[in-house]
Amino acid sequence: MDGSNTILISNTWRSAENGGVIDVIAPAQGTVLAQIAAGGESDIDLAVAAARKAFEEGEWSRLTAAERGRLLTRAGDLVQKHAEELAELEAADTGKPIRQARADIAAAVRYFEYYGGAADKFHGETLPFMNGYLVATERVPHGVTGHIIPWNYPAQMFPRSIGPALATGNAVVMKPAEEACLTTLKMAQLCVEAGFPEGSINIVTGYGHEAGAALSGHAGIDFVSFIGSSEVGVLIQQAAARNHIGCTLELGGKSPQIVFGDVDMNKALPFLVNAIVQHAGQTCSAGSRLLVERKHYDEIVGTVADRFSQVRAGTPEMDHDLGPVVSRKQQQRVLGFASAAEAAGVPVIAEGKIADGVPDGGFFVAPRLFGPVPRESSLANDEVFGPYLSVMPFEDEADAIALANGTPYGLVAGIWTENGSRAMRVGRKMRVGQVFVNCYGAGGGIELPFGGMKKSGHGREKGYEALYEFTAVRTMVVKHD
Ligand code: TXE
Repeated sequence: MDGSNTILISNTWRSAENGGVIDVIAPAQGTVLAQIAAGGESDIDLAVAAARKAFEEGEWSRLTAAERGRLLTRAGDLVQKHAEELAELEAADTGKPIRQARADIAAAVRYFEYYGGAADKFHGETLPFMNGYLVATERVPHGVTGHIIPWNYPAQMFPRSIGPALATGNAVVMKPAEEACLTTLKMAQLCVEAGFPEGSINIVTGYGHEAGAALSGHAGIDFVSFIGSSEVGVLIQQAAARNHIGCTLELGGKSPQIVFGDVDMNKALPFLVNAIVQHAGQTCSAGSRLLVERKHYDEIVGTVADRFSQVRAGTPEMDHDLGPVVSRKQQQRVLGFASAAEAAGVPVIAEGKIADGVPDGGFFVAPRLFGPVPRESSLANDEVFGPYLSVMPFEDEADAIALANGTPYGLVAGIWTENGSRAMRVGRKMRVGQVFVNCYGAGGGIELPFGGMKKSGHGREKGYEALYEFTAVRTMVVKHD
């Protein structure tokens, strides 16, 4: 892939209008893996116009829901057929262990299947009204939807973001992340091969402040779906407000794992560690705070520390527990949290290792367990997006709830206890979009609604719920008497 062929408009791959390119760096080596086009305002103009045409009058506008669903299903079959090639590309581009990349491709296939199957099963209702009337609601597509996704899960994010939009009949324009988007581009090509008509799926690669800002602020889009940082989320919502359109924002998190003294540590341990180790902590739903009942603090934290010190970071091919972080910038950002914690005297309880033999230029960060972390500190409240787990003791149930809800974020919470009533009580107090009891999953699964409260954003992705976001209700009132 080079910068001449990463913008997709009306089913044709092209370069940026201004000829600009961006180097895509392999995180495990720190070397150039590919180049993508640095698209800008004029490329976004063309993409939005192509999508508009497809939505208003193109072949796409004439397809039935079942036909749209069939295209998504067919695209999923092609992704499955190219699964290993895609997994290798995802691993090289994001740096994650090949096993995790394979799981990501399997999830991508499921998104295509799920929204392919849902397309002709999503419908409005009839409503009781005055005598002599028939009233029905229709769920109609917004029109042209803009999609901006990050670099941590490009293979999953592509079908997760556009799947429900396409299933419901929108035409889409996507701006993937400049740091990692190679599988997104490959999957878009598979969508073309599956038969998606001209203009139904358009992709513009480029920088966020150029292509991303041009897309989110474009007067020709009808809705915008954003996954990324809380800071940029504010800009997206402001741009959407100026155009009087809606948006969904899936932003960061500082998700707590609340561990009560009666936890079954045999069950909990792999989840507690994986929740922060998975993709080097670069997961919006990373379980980055470990809240432990004080009476059992030493014993529980000791068990986690033992496991944590065995964690290994390596290249995708080494297939250890985690890979590098995505970029030099991200590495410096994460290490900055460690330096600040050290300066503030926060103890390091345990540290994982970077495997021997990793390339010198790779962006590796040794996983760390910090604690006890002061409640007011940055490490306790800010999203690190790296493999750092902050441990904090709590006194009782009420304290656990206050501590868990005590950050600006509200994405996911995990609760570990063998007391079912307590799990329900605490779970229902969580100001988050997903609660896991005696388990923990990064975002759950493709079927489960996912999204945040507070600084973690609003709107829901995944599952059936996402279909509602990409449609508006039109009420038809017919008087027949
Ligand atoms: O995010 P950005 P970055 C968090 C995480 C991470 C931090 C910074 O804490 O450390 O954000 O990461 C596009 N208008 N998350 O800088 O900038 C950008 O090109 C329109 C959590 O990578 O938000 C990319 O496609 N678009 C998060 C996407 O936004 C803009 C995942 C995300 O990039 C833009 C990623 C602009 N002005 C980071 N500026 C999660 N929820 O999982 C950038 N973009």
